[in-house]
Amino acid sequence: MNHRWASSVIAVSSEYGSVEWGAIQLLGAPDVYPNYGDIESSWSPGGWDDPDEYFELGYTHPIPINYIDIYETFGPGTVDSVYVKNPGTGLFELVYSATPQYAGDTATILHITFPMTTFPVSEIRVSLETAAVEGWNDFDAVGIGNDLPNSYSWSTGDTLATLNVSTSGTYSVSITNSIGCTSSSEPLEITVNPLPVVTIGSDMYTGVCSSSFLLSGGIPAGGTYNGIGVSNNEFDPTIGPGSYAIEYSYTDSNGCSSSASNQITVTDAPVTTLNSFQNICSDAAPFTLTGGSPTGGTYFGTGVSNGMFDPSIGSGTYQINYIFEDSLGCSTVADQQITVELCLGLSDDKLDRGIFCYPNPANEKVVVNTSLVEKFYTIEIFNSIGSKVYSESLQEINDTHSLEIDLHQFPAGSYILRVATEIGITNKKLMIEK
Ligand SMILES: [Ca+2]
Ligand SMILES: [Ca+2]
Repeated sequence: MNHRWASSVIAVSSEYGSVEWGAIQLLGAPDVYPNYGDIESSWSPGGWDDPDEYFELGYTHPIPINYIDIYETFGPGTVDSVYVKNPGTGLFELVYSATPQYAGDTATILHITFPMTTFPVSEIRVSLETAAVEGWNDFDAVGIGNDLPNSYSWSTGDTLATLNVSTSGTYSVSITNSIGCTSSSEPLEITVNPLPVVTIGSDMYTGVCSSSFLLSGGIPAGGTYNGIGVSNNEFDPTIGPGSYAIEYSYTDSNGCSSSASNQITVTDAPVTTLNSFQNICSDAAPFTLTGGSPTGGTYFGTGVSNGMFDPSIGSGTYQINYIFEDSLGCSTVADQQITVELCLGLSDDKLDRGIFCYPNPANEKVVVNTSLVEKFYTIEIFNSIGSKVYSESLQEINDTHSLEIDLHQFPAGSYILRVATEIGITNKKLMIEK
């Protein structure tokens, strides 16, 4: 691109002043634009609406041109024709004409384009119709030129403005503009560095329950990890089950970057279940708990020890828990209820009728009386939740065939008195009142 600003005033129809608003204010680059107003660094004709105003400007280093820019910084819109002088004929040739009219209250560049002149231009003429736009009409500067591109010749033989190189070497370029002027660059030494070799290591596996962890394994160290679920080089498995691409990027001291990637697979938490339990008698033997899935987990809860449940805990409903942990450290728990019942055995009708306890309700003591047997194997008392609160073994029967039990430490309530004898077992409901 080749651009010129006016270097001399050849002729002017009139001027408001010899310096301020004088024709010399048209020379050089714009110094008012983009400001707008009746400003002294622009040329103004002597009157605001006089007829036949014009100016002629000279340019050094003439070149063929295909555009003219007229900077109008007050009352724009008055240009009616523009000419360029042909040095071969000495005549002005018309390159633009228009009907002058109001063009707004803003600084304006009238950009005129036309076919490239066949001759270098050193002189132009602009004529105005100042009466077409009310008030003063000021001009800041006038540029001329052509938009032919420069041509480039690289030492590689390439001809574009930009050269991308991928091998080390010495490079230079010669640039020739539209009028044949050539300038060459100094030789430029360029070293092309190899890309760093970057690795990340093998794929990884984790579970959704795992904590965030710092990613590692990228070589050379000092790079950064990126990907879904990654923040500050940490991976957070709570993003959920799935496979996630992890990229490790490393930039060496030359600013050369490479990357490598692998995958992290996040496994969902295990599905743990526990089968329901049947009710069990409180006098049953401790038993090994089963029914948890997947196998290999652990049972825990009240009455549970070493994978066994002991019904002697007494009647009631208890929660049995089963926890399973997978190989990635994720664990889940399933639970079921187990009900322990007070199973006091079958009563013998004859025995039942032959054994009495009185008074009932009782207060401080109760007497167990029998006429049928010589010996009680055991006498036991269970409270309302099935816990054994009293036990006496191998009680010899006295002369009155009765046994007295001290009740003063038992709170009021409903109890079961179980009597095991040489001929069987019977259960008596015993009320204690205080
Ligand atoms: Ca005017
Ligand atoms: Ca000016």
